[in-house]
Amino acid sequence: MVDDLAARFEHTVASEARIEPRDWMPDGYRRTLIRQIAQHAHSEIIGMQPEGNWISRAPSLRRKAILLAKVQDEAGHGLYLYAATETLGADRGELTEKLIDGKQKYSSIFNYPTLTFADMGVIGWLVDGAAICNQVPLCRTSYGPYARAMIRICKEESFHQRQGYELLMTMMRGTQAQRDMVQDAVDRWWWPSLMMFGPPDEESSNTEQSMAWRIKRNTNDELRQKYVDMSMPQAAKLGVTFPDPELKWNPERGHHDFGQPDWEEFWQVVGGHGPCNSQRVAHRRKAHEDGAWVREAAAAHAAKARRSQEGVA
Ligand code: BYC
Repeated sequence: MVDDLAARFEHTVASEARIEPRDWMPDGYRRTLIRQIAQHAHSEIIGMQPEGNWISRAPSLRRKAILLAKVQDEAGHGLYLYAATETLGADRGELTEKLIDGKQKYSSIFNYPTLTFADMGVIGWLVDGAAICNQVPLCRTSYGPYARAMIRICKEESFHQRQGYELLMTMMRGTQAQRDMVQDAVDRWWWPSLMMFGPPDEESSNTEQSMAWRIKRNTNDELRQKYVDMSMPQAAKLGVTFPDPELKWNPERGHHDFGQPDWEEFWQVVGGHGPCNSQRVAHRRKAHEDGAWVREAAAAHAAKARRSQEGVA
């Protein structure tokens, strides 16, 4: 029986059809998806903090409205993704507990500080750009609810990236001080943005199995290369440079060569020792605790509605 189910699962994955919540799936497939989708959901929610930091200090009403909308979109992405984990049997409350207890990860990128308003543009351009590069292939991931969530998320991420690039273009047309601010932000975010794709393939513990299950559609290094190739002409048009002396076009490979990020720093940040890890998690913990009364009120309201539906006053 299990052999039949396993064969059907393998066939569905191999034929590029989608696995749906009702379908049988191996425990490891379910566990991997919950791990990856939860980490992704946590990243969206924690990712609201570095930008939220600038909402009250945006330089105009227009920029404030754009930033507010972007941060709200990120809350929405978190919700779609937590909902996708629920279709796998995960409990959203438990996932949040794991995040604030440091038992589940979120993207390393959000453990760096946002020092100037140019960081809002660079996060949009480079961080959302890396997110798009990583997430567009996930629209073809083998698990249906995750793939469908990613389609909507990617559409919104494209707007996020464009607003960032437009913000930077505006600053580059401004004063020398503004141009310097943009270059400084690019210098600080370039290497962390390369780390978003995960460790090099030979150190990536999950890639091989996740590729076999078609959860991941490309390896970490493939996507990193694509991102570098995509970003170079955009940087030239903007008039900024990346802080990597090894970065240059390689006509034989048809790709840019580039240097390696500081992987020791990456593992430190992933392990909880980055510049802002404790601040980010403490902030999320406080928000969760402050929101306890809302969850209790919603649960009491739902129970009351259920009772009145059942005719028990
Ligand atoms: N940061 O075997 P590997 C966004 C962990 S949201 C922290 O290659 P995998 C945005 C990895 O979890 C950005 N940890 O892992 C939001 C694993 O540890 P565990 C988030 C990382 O899963 C708001 C270990 O290192 N995007 O862009 O095959 C505003 C070994 O790695 C990182 C997603 O989550 C990292 N950077 O591949 C703006 C996308 N990299 O779990 C923007 C979906 C690796 O075994 N996720 N680790 O203990 C993915 O595509 C994959 O999970 C990854 C990693 C490519 C990230």
